[in-house]
Amino acid sequence: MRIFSGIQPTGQKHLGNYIGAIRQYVEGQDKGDPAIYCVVDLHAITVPYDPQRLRSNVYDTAAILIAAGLDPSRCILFRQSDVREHTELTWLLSSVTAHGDLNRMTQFKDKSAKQRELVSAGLYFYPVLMAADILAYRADMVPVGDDQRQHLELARDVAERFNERFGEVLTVPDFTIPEVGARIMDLQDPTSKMSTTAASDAGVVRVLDPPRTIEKRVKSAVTDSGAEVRRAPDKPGVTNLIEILSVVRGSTPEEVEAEFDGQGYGTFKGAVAEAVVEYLAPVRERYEALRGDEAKLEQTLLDGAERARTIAAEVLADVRDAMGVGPAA
Ligand code: ATP
Ligand code: LTN
Repeated sequence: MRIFSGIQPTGQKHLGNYIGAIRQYVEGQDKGDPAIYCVVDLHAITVPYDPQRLRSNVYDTAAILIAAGLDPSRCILFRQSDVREHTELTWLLSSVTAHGDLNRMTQFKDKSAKQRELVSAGLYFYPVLMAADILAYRADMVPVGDDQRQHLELARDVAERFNERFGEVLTVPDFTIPEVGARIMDLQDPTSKMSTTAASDAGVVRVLDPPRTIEKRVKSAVTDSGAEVRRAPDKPGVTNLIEILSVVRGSTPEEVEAEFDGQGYGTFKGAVAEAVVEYLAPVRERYEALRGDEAKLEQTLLDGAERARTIAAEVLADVRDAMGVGPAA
C-alpha cells in the first residue's frame, strides 16, 4: 500500500496538526510501500509570504517531522518544489478538473475571504496541485485531518475523470481520517478548529511551545457550563479536551470520562496540561538538536526528492502518453 501526505511549511505546527496528521504519518511509515511525505512549499506561496522565511520554514517543518518520529531511511521525506513533476501534473490534471468543483471548495472561500489584497489564482488552483501531489505517486492511502476531506474527494473525482477519459492510468486514492482527534478545536473558541491562522494565539498549543506556555493555555481553555467531564454536542470545550487527553495517553475517550467522573474541570484541565506537556517535550528536545544542522536537513530533503522523482517521473510518462502530449512513448 502506497501512502502519501503533504504538510505546509511553517515552524508553527500545532497540536491539531500533530494529533490529526503527524501522528498518522509516523504510524504509517512502516506500512507504506513506501510512505511518502512532502513539505508543500508550492502550496505555501498561494497566500502572502516572505521568500526568506519560506526556505527556513521548510527546514523547521522537516525537523519537526523527524523529531516526531519520521525516519527518512524508512520513508521518503522531501520538498515539493524539488520534484517538478508535481507542477507539470497540475497543469495536465487541470483539463479533467471541473471549474464548478473548484468553486465549491470551502477552504478557498474561507482563505480568500481573509485576503486583504490579492486573491491569487494559485489559491484557487491549490486543490489541483494537491491532487497532483497524490496522483503523481499512485498513492492508495492519504492520511489527513478532517479539514482536508473535501480536497481528497476532489482528488478522487479528478483521478476517476482522468481514467474515464484517457484509460486506467491513475490510482483513485482512499484517505484516512483518525477516529479521535481529526479536528482539534481552538482552546479559546472550541467551535473553530485549531489553526495556524487563528485570530489569537491563546487558544493554540504549538508543538514547540515551552512547557509553561502549554500549561497556561490548556489550563485557561474555555470549558462549558455544568461540571461533568463528558462529551456532548453542547459541550465543545470539554469534548475537545477529552479527545486530546485520550489521544496523548493512548486511551479511549470513554476511559477518560470514567476516570474523571465526578471530578471538577480544574482537576481535569490540570491532568490534560500535564499530559500534553509530557507528550510534546521529547519532540521539542529532538527538534532543537535536529534544527541546528541545516546542511543535514537539506541533504535529507534532496535524497528524498531523488527517490520521489523516480516514482513520479514514471507516472508522468504514462500520463503524457495517455493524453497524447509529447512524442509517442
Ligand atoms: P492550519 O489550518 O493550521 O494552517 P492546514 O490544514 O492549513 O493547517 P497543514 O499544516 O498543511 O495546514 O496541515 C497538515 C495536516 O494537519 C492536515 O492533514 C490537516 O488536515 C491537519 N490539521 C490541521 N488542523 C487540524 C486540526 N485542528 N485538527 C486536526 N488536524 C488538523
Ligand atoms: N492541503 C493540505 C496539505 C497538502 C496535502 C497534499 C495533504 C498538500 N498536498 C497531499 C495530503 C496530500 C493541508 O493540510 N493544508
